[in-house]
Amino acid sequence: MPAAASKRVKGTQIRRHFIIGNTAHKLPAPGFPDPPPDGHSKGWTVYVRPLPNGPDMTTWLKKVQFKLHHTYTDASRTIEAPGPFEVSETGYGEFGVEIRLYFAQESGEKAIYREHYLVLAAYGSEEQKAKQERENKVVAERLETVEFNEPTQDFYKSLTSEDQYNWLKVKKGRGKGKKPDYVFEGEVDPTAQLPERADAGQGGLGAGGAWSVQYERQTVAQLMQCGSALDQMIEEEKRNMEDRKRRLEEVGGAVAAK
Ligand code: SLL
Repeated sequence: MPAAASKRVKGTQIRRHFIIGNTAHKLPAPGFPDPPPDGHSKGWTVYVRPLPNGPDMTTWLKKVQFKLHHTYTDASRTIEAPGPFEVSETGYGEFGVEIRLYFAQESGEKAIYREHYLVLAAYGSEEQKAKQERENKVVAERLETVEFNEPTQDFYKSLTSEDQYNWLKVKKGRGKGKKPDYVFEGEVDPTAQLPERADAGQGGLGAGGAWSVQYERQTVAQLMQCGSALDQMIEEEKRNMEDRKRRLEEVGGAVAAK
């Protein structure tokens, strides 16, 4: 590798948000073997996906290894770019899928590890459960983030290139002898940031837009609330402790006086 390729862009951090999750259906279901293998009651897909309006993942993600429960033959499944980075299977039980993400070679970054616990049964409020049963579809997703700290120059170049948004473009207005135009289509503008708000359909239980700044803010507010509740509890415990100490001293004094 030429020296310049491994040089790092100092003081720079580039983040990428993405989704790890699974969908699950009671069998029989479209896309899964019918009849299902003996004893298999669920069909599921575990995946690593970009945000709906985010930059192309394959700029940084080159390979994903999903390690399934040892009851599966060929438990280790490797998906190379361009993906889709997903594995579909049938089975009877939930387990933690070990996921290893391999980065673009020019990044010089080591693979990272994540785990996704498969969710096969309906969850949430009674209403949410009823909806999942009715649609025969369970979705369990979470937002993940990778941060590239002082990326190499080559990696920085691809992480900042406009080409990353090409996959969101559709061909339009193809004039005779002219190159086709590519335009963005859809409700949300392409961005590497979390959208301010996301539509209610996105994400598992995240009605109201799971992958959005709004959701991030709500989560932060909740955490702050928990933090101050904890502070209050600590204060109260301190007061109780002082109280106990005083009572002990009183008892001690009374005993010594005897
Ligand atoms: C459970 N701890 O008992 C879990 C184990 C096993 C998952 C889940 C079948 C694989 C196969 C399968 O679903 N394994 O027969 O190919 O709930």
